[in-house]
Order: sequence, then structure tokens, then C-alpha cells
Amino acid sequence: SNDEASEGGGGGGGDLIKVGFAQTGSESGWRSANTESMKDAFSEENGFELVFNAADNDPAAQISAVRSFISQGVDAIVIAPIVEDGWDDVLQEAKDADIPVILEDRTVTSSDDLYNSWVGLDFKKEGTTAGEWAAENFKEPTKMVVLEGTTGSAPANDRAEGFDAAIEGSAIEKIDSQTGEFTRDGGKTVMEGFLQKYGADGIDLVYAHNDDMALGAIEAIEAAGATPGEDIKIVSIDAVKDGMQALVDGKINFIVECNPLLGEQAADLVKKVLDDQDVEKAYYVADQSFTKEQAAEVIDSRPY
Ligand code: GYE
Repeated sequence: SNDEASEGGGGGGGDLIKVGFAQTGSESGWRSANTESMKDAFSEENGFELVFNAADNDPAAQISAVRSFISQGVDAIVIAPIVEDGWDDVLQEAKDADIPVILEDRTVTSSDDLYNSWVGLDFKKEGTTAGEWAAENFKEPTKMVVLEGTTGSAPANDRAEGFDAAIEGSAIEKIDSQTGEFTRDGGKTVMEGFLQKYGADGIDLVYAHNDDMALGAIEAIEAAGATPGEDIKIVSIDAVKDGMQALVDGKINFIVECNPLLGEQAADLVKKVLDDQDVEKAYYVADQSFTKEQAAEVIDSRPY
């Protein structure tokens, strides 16, 4: 973790708003774009002093980071929660200290009176969109493997749920499912295992919970002498640059977008809450989806 030291006692530098941001880590291209968006929005020019922490996807380290924000007396806390469960105590501590909490990106299972607001994406709908594409495009018996995101994270849980419901009663059979931790290396390693176990001929479709794991799977499939996007089809979620390029190149077959540019809305929510304005508990940002042809049209104009 990389907590930047700052003096305690709410406020910090001049009349800047001191915000502690507990990021998950740096697991994916999506995460890099999200971190950049947050750092841009929580800049000094916009009136903020940002204390940034990336927890390397360790839930206990992330909770410690939030506790350290509380003891530093920050004005507000923003969290991208690694996992959904386990937040009640530390959110209650922030509430007792009168420090507002805004969640961005991922959700928690805690009661929503333990935080002020959340801005992010509809992960279940993303899974549904991916699953509907699969159900429509695979009418013959299809053997599918799944590369899951971080175990216990909202996007891994919800993307599985949405997808599974959408393929129910279809020709697709899920033969295996394992976490690749949302990373390229993780996706590659898990896919290598699947290829060893079932052979390239025994797998028709990969559902990857994010583009990075799909990109790792592509490496594993190519190393096994098969052609990704043809011998083994791939559907993934995020629509980051490298994923979109693989889609244009025909190595991924369909991508559902997940917009990482949440910084401005998160910063706006912090200002509103500190200003005692009413905010909703949840703000959903809309996503689209892309075929190869659609990706080719937009790839050069995408901001991430
Ligand atoms: O899909 C993945 C990242 O929480 C929506 O986290 C986010 C996910 C995103 O690591 O690439």
C-alpha cells in the first residue's frame, strides 16, 4: 500500500477538501483508467487534497487504509470496495466520526445508511447482455468455461448471476469456472489449466468477467496452437483499448462496456454531501456493447 502521509485534523492544506480514496489496486486496464479519472477529478485545481491508497486487492489492507483516513481526520472518504462483504464496522466508524463516505465502482452488502451515495455500473445487466449475446449466437451444444473476477467482488458476483440467468435453457453448458483475479496473468494461468484439462477441442466459448483476463486467455489459446475468436470464441466485459483492439482483430467476439470514468461524478457527490445537499443513494452510469464491426467504428475515438 502507498499511503501518502498528511497531517491530521480535518482540512489539510488551506481550504482544500481533504479526501481519502481507497482504490482496489491496479489489477486491470479498467482500473488504470478509473484511477486516472479519479486523480484528475480530485485535483487541487478542483479544490481537493487527495490522499490516495491502492490496496493491491487485499480487503484487510483496504479496510486499514479507510481506518487511517478516519484517524487522519479527512473531510470525506471515497472507496472502490474490493469485496462486497465485511464493511459494516469501518463504515460505522466513519459515520461515528462524521466523515461522509461515497462509494464508487463496486457495491457493498452493508445497509445504505452506512454510506452517503454510490456511483457505478449495473454489473448484473452487463452479465445479462453478455449472456444474451451468447444464447443468441450459440445454438449448437456449446462447452463454456468462465474466467471469474475477484472472488467476493460485486462485479464477479453480479456478472455471473446476470449471465447464468440469460443462458438458462440455451445450448450452452458451463463446464468450468474459476477466478483469474481480474488480471491478465490470472486469466492466462486459469485458461492454461482449462486447456490442459479439456483440450482446445473440448472448449467452444470463454466468458471472461473482464477484458484483461480475456487477453490472458488469448495468449494461452494461441500457445496451445488454437485460434482465439475462431476455434474458441470469447465474450468479455469492460471495452478498454486493448480489449477493443482484440475485438477488432477478431480474437474476442463480443464486448460489453463498463465505463471507468467515474471521477467527476464522485467528486461532485463529495462536494454536494459536504454542502448538505440531498443526493440519491445510487447513481447508475449507462453502458453499451460492441461487435467487431461496431468496435472498428469507435475504437479511435474512445477516451480509454
Ligand atoms: O471490470 C475490472 C476491474 O470493478 C467494474 O474491476 C470494476 C472491475 C472491472 O478490475 O477490469
